[in-house]
Amino acid sequence: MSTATDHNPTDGDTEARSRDHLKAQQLLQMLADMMLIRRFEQRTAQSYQQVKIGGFCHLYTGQEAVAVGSIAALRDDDPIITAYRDHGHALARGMNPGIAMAEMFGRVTGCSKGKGGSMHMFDRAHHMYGGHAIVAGQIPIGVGLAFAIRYNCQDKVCVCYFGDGALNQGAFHEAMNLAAIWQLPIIFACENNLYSMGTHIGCATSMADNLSVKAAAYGIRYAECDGMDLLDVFECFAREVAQTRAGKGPAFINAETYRYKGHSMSDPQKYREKEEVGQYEQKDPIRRMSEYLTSKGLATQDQIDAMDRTARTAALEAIRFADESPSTPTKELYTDMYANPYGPYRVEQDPNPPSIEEDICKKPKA
Ligand SMILES: Cc1ncc(C[n+]2csc(CCOP(=O)(O)OP(=O)(O)O)c2C)c(N)n1
Ligand SMILES: [Mg+2]
Repeated sequence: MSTATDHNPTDGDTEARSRDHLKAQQLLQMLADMMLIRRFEQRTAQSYQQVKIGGFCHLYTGQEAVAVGSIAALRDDDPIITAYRDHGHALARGMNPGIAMAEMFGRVTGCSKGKGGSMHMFDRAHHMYGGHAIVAGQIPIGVGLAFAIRYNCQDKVCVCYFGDGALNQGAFHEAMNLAAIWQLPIIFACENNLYSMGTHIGCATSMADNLSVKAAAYGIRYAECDGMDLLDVFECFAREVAQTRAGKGPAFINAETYRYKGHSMSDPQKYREKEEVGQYEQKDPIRRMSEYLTSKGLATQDQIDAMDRTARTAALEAIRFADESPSTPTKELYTDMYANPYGPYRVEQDPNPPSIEEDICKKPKA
């Protein structure tokens, strides 16, 4: 689904091309990507309520423009890495929606054979390195991906996404410091949706109304964009990615956005007023982009409605694929953990590891 090769913003000089230079087809593709994420997550929420999905599940609804706009500004092989609110990034990067849904359903056809669930979308073929559950845990790994780019003399840029809550973790600061002193090709993309679970950024984060100081502390370039506006996100990332690719070091982007749903599926949302959610829904990125396209004569309402129907069908098809896929066998619990398939504590390579039931039976009862 990634549209990066269609509108590579880094052709020629380091300046991003303005929105007027984007072809209608490219804009429509970005809108279609956002619609798919929205419809996919509606089915995700429904499936969670039907207990088809277990574990934690965090919806990206409202934030779609950040993943879609930023990924559209990348080349297909630029690595990305994110936190646990990761469905949007996976789909925008091109993961098959059926595979993403199967992962959440605990099916063997999922991207991590159903062993990771919602928080661990991983797609090496599309250069998507997770899906990480520990707040800020992915940021040093993102710096590692950027170091690998430098070490291998590659012409790539890593985008590392994280929430505003990650700003207060030590890992963020250590990673920023290393990226700065080594001038690594990485964009630190803060998806600032104002909340860390139920805590407003103003209550938990110093200098919350001027995050540029977080970048300035490390001598890193700072930029900000309206994360509810697809084109603003695209232009901001295209500009910063181009500079980083040209050797000008890392950048920190503050993408101001909002999640419409609770922190996770079990959040009564007592920490915010319904009116606040309503105000942000007025700025909905999908509606804004649809209106932009119709007002410019680049699409008709009928075309946009048809695109939405396509997104709904794709989401339903993802459910069907996940439903019909086999559950992950328990013996899979022993695989994919270590380079040595059975871990560092078993020397022999057992081609038929015991089932978990057999192992449990061998243990004396407490
Ligand atoms: C190190 C660590 N501490 C606490 C948690 C529990 N926790 C899960 S999500 C979250 C809030 C993070 O908020 P933010 O980074 O803004 O991301 P958002 O949920 O808004 O996308 C916390 C504290 C965790 N997963 N990891
Ligand atoms: Mg947040």
